[in-house]
Amino acid sequence: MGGFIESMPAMFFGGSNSVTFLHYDIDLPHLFHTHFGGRKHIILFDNKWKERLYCIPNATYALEDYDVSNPDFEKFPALKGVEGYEVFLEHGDTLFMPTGMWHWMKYLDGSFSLSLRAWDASLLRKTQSIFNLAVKGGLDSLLKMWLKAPYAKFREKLAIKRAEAALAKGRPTR
Ligand SMILES: O=C(O)CCC(=O)C(=O)O
Ligand SMILES: [Fe+2]
Repeated sequence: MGGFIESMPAMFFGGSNSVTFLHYDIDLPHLFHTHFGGRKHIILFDNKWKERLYCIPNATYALEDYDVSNPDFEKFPALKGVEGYEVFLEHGDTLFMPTGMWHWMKYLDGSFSLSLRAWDASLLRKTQSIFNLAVKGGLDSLLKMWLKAPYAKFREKLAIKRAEAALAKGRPTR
C-alpha cells in the first residue's frame, strides 16, 4: 500500500441483522476495517467474479435480489461455483480488504466499525481512484436522476444477461 489517507476515515453503525449490500468502494482504497461491540459476518469476492455476481453495469454494486449468504441458485444460477472468503469479526478484530475487493456485510449484533483507507502504491491505481470519485460516481448519480426506474430496470436486465453469458462461457478462467 502507499500510505494511509488520514483525512478519510469512515465509521459505520448497524442494528442487529442489518445488511450492507454487496459492493466495492468506488475510490478503490485498501481498507483496514476494525469492528467493535459485537459480531459481524462478512463475505468477500475478488473483482474477477464481478459478472457472475450480477454486477450492475457502470456501477459499483450488484443486483440486490439475492441473499449473498444464502443465495437461491435456481433463480441466480451464475452464483453457483463462485468462490469468496467468509469472515466473522468480533470486538477488536481488524480485516484487511485489498483495493477493488467486493464486500457484503451483516451486523449479527448491533455494533459499529471503523474503516481506515490507504492508497495503492501505484500511480495508475491512484489515478483510477481519483477518476472514479470525480467522474464515475457523479455520472452514475446523474443518469439515475434523469432516467429513473427504466434505467434501473435496463441495468438489472443487463446484469442478468451478462452473468448468464459469463456462466455459459465458463468465465472467469483461473
Ligand atoms: O461497515 C459497513 O456497514 C460498511 C463498510 C464498508 O462498506 C466499507 O468500509 O467500505
Ligand atoms: Fe465499502
